[in-house]
Amino acid sequence: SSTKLIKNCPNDSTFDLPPLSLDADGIAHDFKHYYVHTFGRDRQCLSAHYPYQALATTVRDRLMERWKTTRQAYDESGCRRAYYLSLEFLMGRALSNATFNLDLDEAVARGLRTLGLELEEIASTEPDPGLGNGGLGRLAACFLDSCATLQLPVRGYGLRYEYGMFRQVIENGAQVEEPDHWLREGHPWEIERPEFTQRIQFGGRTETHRDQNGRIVVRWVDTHDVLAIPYDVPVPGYRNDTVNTLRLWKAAATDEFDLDEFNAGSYTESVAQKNAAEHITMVLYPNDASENGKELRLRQQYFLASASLKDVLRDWIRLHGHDFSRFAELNCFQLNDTHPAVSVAELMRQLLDEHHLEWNEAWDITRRTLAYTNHTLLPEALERWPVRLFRQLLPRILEIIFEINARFLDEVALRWPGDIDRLRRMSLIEEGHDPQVRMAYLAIVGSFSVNGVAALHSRLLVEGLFRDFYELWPEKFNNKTNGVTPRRWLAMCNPGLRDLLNETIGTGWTRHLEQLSRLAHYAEDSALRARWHAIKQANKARLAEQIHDLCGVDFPLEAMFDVQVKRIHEYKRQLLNVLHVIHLYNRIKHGDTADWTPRCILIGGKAAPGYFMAKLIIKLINYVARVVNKDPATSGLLRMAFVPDYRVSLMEVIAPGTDLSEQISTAGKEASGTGNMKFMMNGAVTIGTLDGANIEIRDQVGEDNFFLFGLTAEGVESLRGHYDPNVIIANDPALREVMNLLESGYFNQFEGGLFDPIIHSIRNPHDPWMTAADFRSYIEAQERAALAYRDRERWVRMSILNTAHSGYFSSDRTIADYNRDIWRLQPVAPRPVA
Ligand code: 4GP
Repeated sequence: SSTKLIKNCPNDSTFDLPPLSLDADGIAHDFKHYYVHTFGRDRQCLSAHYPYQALATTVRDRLMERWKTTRQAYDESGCRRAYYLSLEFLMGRALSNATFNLDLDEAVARGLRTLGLELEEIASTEPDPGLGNGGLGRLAACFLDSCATLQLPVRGYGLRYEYGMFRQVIENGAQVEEPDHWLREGHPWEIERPEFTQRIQFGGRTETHRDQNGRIVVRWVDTHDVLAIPYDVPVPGYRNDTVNTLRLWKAAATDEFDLDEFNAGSYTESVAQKNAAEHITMVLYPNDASENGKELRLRQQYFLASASLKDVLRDWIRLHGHDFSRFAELNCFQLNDTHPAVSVAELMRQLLDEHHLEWNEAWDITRRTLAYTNHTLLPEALERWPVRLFRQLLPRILEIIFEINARFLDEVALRWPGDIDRLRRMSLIEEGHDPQVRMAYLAIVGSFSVNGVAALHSRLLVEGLFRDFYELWPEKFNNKTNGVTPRRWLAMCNPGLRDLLNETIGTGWTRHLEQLSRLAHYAEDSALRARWHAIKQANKARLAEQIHDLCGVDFPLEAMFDVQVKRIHEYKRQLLNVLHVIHLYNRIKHGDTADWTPRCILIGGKAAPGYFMAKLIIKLINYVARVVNKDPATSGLLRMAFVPDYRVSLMEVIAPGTDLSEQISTAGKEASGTGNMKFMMNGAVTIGTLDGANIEIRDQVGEDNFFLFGLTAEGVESLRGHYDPNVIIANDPALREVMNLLESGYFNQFEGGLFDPIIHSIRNPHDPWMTAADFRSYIEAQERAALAYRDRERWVRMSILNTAHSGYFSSDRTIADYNRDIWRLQPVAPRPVA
C-alpha cells in the first residue's frame, strides 16, 4: 500500500522548509517534542531507550535536510557516480558520529543539560549495528565516511540483516554465541523507501524464442520472486553539508500468493513459503576471511547484486531514458571482495534480457563499469560455488557465465595457442566431479580494475593467485593501501589527544591527516611529552575501568598495555601472543624479574562459530589468564584478560588506551590489517611482522619506532617443506619450558588433554603459521619493547612519532587513490543549508 500513488501530489512549497536550528535551545525544544509528543513518555519512564530515540530523531532531522540537498546536487550536476557493493558494512554507532560531523556536540550537550540529561550517557546506550565481521566490513564503513567528507558521489549498497554479528559471551573460558537482534527496538537512522522496491528472481528455468525482428530472446520464467525493499541510512560528511547514502536491502515476500497451492487448499504452506523469502536477509554469515558454502549465502549475494544493479539502472532510465551509450562513462561499481561478484553476470543479464542490448555492447559496458577489490590470500576464503547450485538457483545467470567463459577462453587460446594447461587454470569453471564457478576469476574477467589492499598483498596477488591473469592484463592490476577514518578513530574516540593536537598543530588534520607530520618535531619538546603522557594515562584509566567491569581484572596504569584485538584466526597468531605470556609467567616463577616491565596483556576477538581451533585458542587465553591473574607471584608484574564481544564501540575505548599494538600474523597472510592503523594514530607503538600494511607503517614511522620480528613472506615460503618445529623447540630453552608447561596440563588441571590440538599444531612440521619459527625473534622484540617502555621519555617520543607519521593511513588518502585511478569522480558540493 505504501507504493500506491496518489492523484494530487504535494506541490513544491510543501518541501520548502526553513533550516532547523543548530543551537542548544532549538535542540532541547525538538528533543522535548519527540520525547513527549512522538514517543509519549512521561515522568514514569526511566528507560534509557527513549531519550536516545528522541535525541536520534532530533539529530536525524538535521541530517535529513542536508541529505535532500546532496541528492539534488548530484542529480542536477549529472555527475559520474560510484557504488560500493558490499555484503558487510560495520558502521558502528551513528549518533555520536552524526553530532560530531555536524559539529553539534556542544549545542546538544548544552541543550540536554538544561533538561537534566547527559549526552555521553545517552550516546552510550546505542546498540552497535554489527552488520559486518571484521576488517572488510569496517573498511567499507570508513570508506563511506571518507567519500562523504571528500564530497564524492558514492552510494553504498548492502543488506539489512535482521540479526547482525553474534554477541560473544564467555562461559567457563569458552565462547558462546548469542543472537544479536539489533533491530528489535527500531533503528532511527534508517528511512524505508518502499517506492523503490525491486523484484528479484530465483529458480525457474529459461526459455529461448525469437522476437518479431528475428532476434533471439531469452526469458527466465517460472521463478520464485522475492521483493527487495530499500532502507536508506544517511552518511554525513565531516562538517561540509554533504550527506551520502547507504542503501540496505531487506527481503520480503511478494504480495501474490502461489495460486496453485492456494487452490489446493494449502493456504498455510503457501504463507510459510512467503516466510522463506524473508530469510534471505535474516542473518549475517559470521565467517571472516573464510568460506561460506551455503545456498542461502549465494542467495544473499545475488539478492544484493540484482537489487542494487536494478536500482542504478532504474535511476539511469529516469535521468537518461533507454540510451545506455554513456552508462559506462557515468557509472562505476566497486565490488568489495568476490561476495558481490555475481554482479558481472547479473549486469549482463539485465542489459541483455531486460534492456535488450546486444552481447558486445552489454559486455563492453560491464567491463568498463566494474572494479574488484581482493581482501585475502587465504585459499579457503576464495569463493567458489557449485555449478549445480547455480543451475538450480540462478539458471539464467549460469548460462551467461558459461558464455562469458567461452568467449574468454577463446581470447586466452588466441594469446597462448595450444596451452591447454593454461586454459584449464584460467577457466571460470573448475572442472571435477562437482564443477565449481570461480568467483574471483569471474570478477577479474568482468572488471577493468583489480586491486589488493596493501603493497605486499597486491604484489603477492600478481605473483601468485592471479599470476595468469596478470600476464594477460597487467594494466588491470593495482594496489590501494587501506586506511581508516581519522574522524571516528582519532578525533571522536580520543578527545584528549584531539584537543592537544588542535592546540599544537591547528585543526586542519581532521581533513588533511598528513598535517600530523607537523607534530614530529614536538617529540623533542618535554612539556608536550608530559601532556602526551598524561593523556595516554587518562585513556588507560578509561580502558582499565572497562576491563575491570567486563573481565573482573585490574590493570595497573603504570604497566605497559599490550593489546591484540581482531578476529581470532590461526594466521593472526593470538597463539604466539599466549606463548609469550606463558614465557613471562615462567620467568616470574623462576624469579627472573630483575628490571621487569609490568605488563597487562589484553586480547579480544570473535571466532567463527564453526572454527574449532579458533575457539580452543579463546579457551587457552582464558585459562592462562586465570592462572596468571590468580598467582600472587604475578602481582604488580603481569596481568592478562580476554575482553568479550569485541566490536567497534569497544575499539573506540581500546585504541586510545593502548601502549603496544600486536600485529603478529605469519608474514604473507594478513592482506593489510586496519586495526594496526587505528592503534598507530592513537600513539601506540607496533610490535609486528613484515606483513600487510605493517610494512608501510614501519616505512612511515621509521625502523627505530617499530618493533620488528619474524620471518619475511619469502622466508616463510622457502622454509615450507623443511620446517621442523620440534628441533626449534628442543634447541630453545625458553620455548621448551613454555611447551613443558602447556604439555604438563598446568593451565588445564581438571581437563586433561584439552589443549592437545593446539600443542600438536605447534609441533606439526606442516603448521602453515610457523608459530615456533618466530617465537625466539618475537620474545626478543618483546624484550626490546619492554626496555623501551621503562625509559618513559623515549617511549613517549616513539608514541608521538607514531601519531605524527600516521597521516598516510587516513581512508581519505585511500579514497583519493581509488578516485584518481579507478572511479574518476568529481566532487560535488551541495548548496549549504543554513
Ligand atoms: C580482511 C583482511 O583479512 C585484512 O587484512 C584487511 O585489512 C581487511 O580485509 C580490509 O581490507 N579480510 C576480510 C575478509 O575481512 O572477510 O576477507
